[in-house]
Amino acid sequence: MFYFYQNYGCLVLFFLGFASSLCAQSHIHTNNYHREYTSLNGSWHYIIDPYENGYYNYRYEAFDQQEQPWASAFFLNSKPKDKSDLIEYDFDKMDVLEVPGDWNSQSPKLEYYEGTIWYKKSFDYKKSDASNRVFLYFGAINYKAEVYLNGNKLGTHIGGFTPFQYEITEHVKPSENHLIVKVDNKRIKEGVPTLNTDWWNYGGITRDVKIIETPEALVKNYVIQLSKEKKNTIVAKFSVSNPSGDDQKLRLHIPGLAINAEISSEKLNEFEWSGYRDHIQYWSPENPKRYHVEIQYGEDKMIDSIGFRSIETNGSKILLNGESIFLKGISIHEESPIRGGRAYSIEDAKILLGHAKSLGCNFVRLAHYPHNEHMIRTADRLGLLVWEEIPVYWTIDWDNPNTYQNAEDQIASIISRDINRASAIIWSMANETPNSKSRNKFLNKLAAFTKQKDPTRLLSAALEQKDDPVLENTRTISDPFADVVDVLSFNQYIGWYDGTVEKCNKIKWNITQDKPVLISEFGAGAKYGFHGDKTERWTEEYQEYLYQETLKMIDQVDQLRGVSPWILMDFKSPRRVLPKIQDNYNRKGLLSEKGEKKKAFYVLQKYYQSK
Ligand code: GCB
Repeated sequence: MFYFYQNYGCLVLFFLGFASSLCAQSHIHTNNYHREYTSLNGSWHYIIDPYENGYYNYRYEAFDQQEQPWASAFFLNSKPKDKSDLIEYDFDKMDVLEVPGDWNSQSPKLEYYEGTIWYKKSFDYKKSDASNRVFLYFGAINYKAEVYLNGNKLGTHIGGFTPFQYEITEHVKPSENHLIVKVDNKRIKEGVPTLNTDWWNYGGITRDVKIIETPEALVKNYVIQLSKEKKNTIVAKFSVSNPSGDDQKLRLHIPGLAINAEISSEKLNEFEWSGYRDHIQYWSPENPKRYHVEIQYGEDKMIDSIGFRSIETNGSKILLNGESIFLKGISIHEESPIRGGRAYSIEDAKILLGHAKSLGCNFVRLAHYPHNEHMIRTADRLGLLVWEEIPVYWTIDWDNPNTYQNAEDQIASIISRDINRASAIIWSMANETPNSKSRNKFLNKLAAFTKQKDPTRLLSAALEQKDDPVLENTRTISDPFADVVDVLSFNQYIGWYDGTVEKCNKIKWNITQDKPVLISEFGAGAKYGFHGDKTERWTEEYQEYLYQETLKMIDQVDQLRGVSPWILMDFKSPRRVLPKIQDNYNRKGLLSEKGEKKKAFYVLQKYYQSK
């Protein structure tokens, strides 16, 4: 049997703050969203493989590391050659899972499965031009993916919420391709996130799978935005793969701003343009103006919709387009309001963000990991400012260099994907991480990396608050990472984990940093339809009361510039086992998982109307 294994350890270049590489690689191109594509969504055959029998031989050696792997390696899609041949698997006789979609919500036998599942999709593919290049794009796979096309290993990707791609020009055939993906969602200590979270670890090919065809020379990455220093100047930078020749120009066309530039460059693969415009309509929640953008390089053409805005802080203010703004937010998990399970569709995004709009929000915290691209694109269109986050959550293996690299890769790919989204204003580094020397080193390095990749947006992290060492009944922020962030965010649960609701009017705040304060979480659990006295836990009345008292309390923080309570909708969490109340759901939603509004929804809505 012939088996061809490629080593993808390759030389990495940096340009425009984007990572790119000289060989088949997993870094995405900017704007795969608007390129033409062939979808590989739909039904995929699958094999559940808890012992990873299709990956390791009986000496526990990985088949894909061997010159001559046995036919029992699942990625080979082996078939018996004759009736005496021994092959102990057959993808084509197995059941199917729908892609995109997590596996846990698709079959009762998989509800709590964590481990390996192999997916297989067969497809034909005819290129529209023989010289074109072909890329295989995954919106996200949770958590570790080994990808094989026609028996060739394309690569391994780690991280459950970030997009990646491989060039498959050399591997794809006009007919009978078999794409096999080994997906492993086992939680691991050194992972990001680690073993312990307060959300369900949905496994699978959770986002869209696309084949994207491009000309040989193509625009890989670009950023088009307002100059940080001059608010009337648009700056645009592009990087090109396989540049087609010395005199090839790149065209940037933004009809709404009368930009129609033919850009030349001394460097073959980098193009830059900037221009003054005195009539730019800035993107804002009130007027989420996005300009139609066309980019052309040789045969490669694409469109985008881009808003222009500035975001900065000044003392305790957050300035959007130079004006102070209060972030009326809500935290959201990526769970489908339609089917349950992981959200992945534009319909999911419209419903989730529609609820946020009806609450009166101008801001959403997309917790606790990068959400799918429909969310950020829809937020751009609806005029919702966005906090994006990576799953550096609670405890992480701070001293492990691979863990650090993993976190850095996740923030890098989400910056690459969303660099042109006006709605994205905050990159969050972490959530409720315990202060220690190794954690500070890790987060400081990650923050410096993020600032270098994207100096235009704000940096934050959901920190924790503490008792003031001197003042009685007073809370303060003493975390050293508070010195690094632009927006001082913290979670607090006074009245829920921290006493009962009455405590809210006893607590004072002593915030010493001259920075905008954002309360990134507060909340209380309530079962929709369960009513009682406002002092009775789990009733809608308790949650309503907690919202009333918390909002009064936090309004006394002088530097308060925003809030994103926990959370829009109830979400699945294996930590939440109280029968008849939780039943494996975290009940802090303002809406139930079915979309029923609890009383506290209206308290927050009223508060936002008053702001
Ligand atoms: C938190 C976490 C969030 C939890 C929430 C809770 O502080 O950041 O992930 O779900 O509390 O409900 O306990």
